[in-house]
Amino acid sequence: PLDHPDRLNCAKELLDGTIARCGADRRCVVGEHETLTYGRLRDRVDRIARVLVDECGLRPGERVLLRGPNSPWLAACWLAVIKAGGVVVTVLPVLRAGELSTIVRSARVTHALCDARFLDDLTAAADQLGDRAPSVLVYGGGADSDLTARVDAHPPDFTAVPTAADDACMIAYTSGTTGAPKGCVHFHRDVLAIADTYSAQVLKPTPDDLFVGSPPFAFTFGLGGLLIFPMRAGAATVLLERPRPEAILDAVSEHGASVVFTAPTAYRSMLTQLEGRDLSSLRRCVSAGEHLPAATWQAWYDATGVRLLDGIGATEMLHIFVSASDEHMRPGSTGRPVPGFEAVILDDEGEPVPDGEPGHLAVRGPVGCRYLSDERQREYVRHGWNHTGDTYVRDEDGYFWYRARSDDMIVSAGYNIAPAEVEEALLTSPDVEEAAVVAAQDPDRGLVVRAYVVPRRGLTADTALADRLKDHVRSRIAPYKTPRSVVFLPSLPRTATGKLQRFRLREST
Ligand code: 3SK
Repeated sequence: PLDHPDRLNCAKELLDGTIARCGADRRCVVGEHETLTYGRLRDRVDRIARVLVDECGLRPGERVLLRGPNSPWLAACWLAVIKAGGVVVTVLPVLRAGELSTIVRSARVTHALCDARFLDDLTAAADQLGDRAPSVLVYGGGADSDLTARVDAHPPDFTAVPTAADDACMIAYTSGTTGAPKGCVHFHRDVLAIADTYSAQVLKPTPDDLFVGSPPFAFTFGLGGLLIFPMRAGAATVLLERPRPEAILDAVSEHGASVVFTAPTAYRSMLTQLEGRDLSSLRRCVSAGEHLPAATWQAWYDATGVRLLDGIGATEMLHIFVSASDEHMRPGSTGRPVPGFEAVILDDEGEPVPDGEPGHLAVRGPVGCRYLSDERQREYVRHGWNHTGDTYVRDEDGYFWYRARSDDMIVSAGYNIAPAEVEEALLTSPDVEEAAVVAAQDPDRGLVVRAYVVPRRGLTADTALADRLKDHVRSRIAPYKTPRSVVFLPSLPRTATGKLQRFRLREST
């Protein structure tokens, strides 16, 4: 069991707690323009907290919006708000004014800290919000920025607000591949729970690790993997403002990064750019955010010698709850429940299905879903189980195998077809860069399988290639799963966090 005290401030634990265990002089955050030790980061955090409380009058429980790419400043703001007892609402830097206004209203945001380069849309949102607009402080735009200038006027000492372990400290918005975003409330103890379960027991980082990856802090995959886990372990993290696959590779070959957090698409892209790179520092590569096909796992292993750690998480659950581990790893499988979590496969009535049969994944553990005033809470949490919306099969050895998002399953002529299985078959073809499979209407069969394919660079996208791909799939999986049609695209539609937007492909069928 996780043994957290009733009074807990997770930012204090991550910062002051780690300093007490590992020392203040260890490298903590490596940005594009500066590197901060734990001690220097704490100084900045304490000064920001003083500005927030002494100058802006921030009161415990008030919500503070953070907007900017991953950087040492964003990390410091995140920790400072929480240390001051506030609730962080970190938003994707790509959000526009309308989306920002919706979140400000829904989370009742009173203050905002914004990277100087991302101010325009927030200013436009403030115009829309009128007297409900938050007060904004800007960081990172040189000494003239409000926050940057003000922090220097304060001493670097701030006593953390003694929050309760089950006080809210953050509201994370689901990026949502469709539908309105939902705010997910997480407590101080949840932040430490993901570090002390998934990170400590599956990832097992050491203080010598250097983390790097692509997801922004606004996506909890990135918040955990690039801030919470390294800090809890006394390790360091490279924060990339433009986290392209080649920038991740640069961090490995030039800075000696050892732990990577990113999605399958980025691993596939990195595979095409490995030549001449020294990857000897790499020891852990985490894949989540989307299903990891066995073909990608194998190709990464063959090229780097590192076994990808696949996992499934959710904004509702804060981080990963089923994962591969050193001891339990089968390519193509998401692995087994993370220690501390339970996972079951249920039928439409909520009854467990036998091993080997597909059903809905439901999980429970030390963290869970708490939507911010949203009716959908009743669907997500039923009888204490969090229903993730994914269709999975558990095998007799307790491994979980992804089939589809439950609402993406294709029922064609009475057959259930999981898009992931067809996509995996397509991805084993050397002609395919990316693949997505959806249902298309058909007068005879009701629904048929349609594949959207990004072909390898230099190939001609014609009917000969389409036929070759259909033959390829037919030779690997049951013929009824073969796509009836193949549509070639230059890229697949994705959300800002990189998740495939199948609904956009469905709309175009
Ligand atoms: O969306 C996901 O798959 C995810 C994975 C890890 C942690 C958090 C999230 C939301």
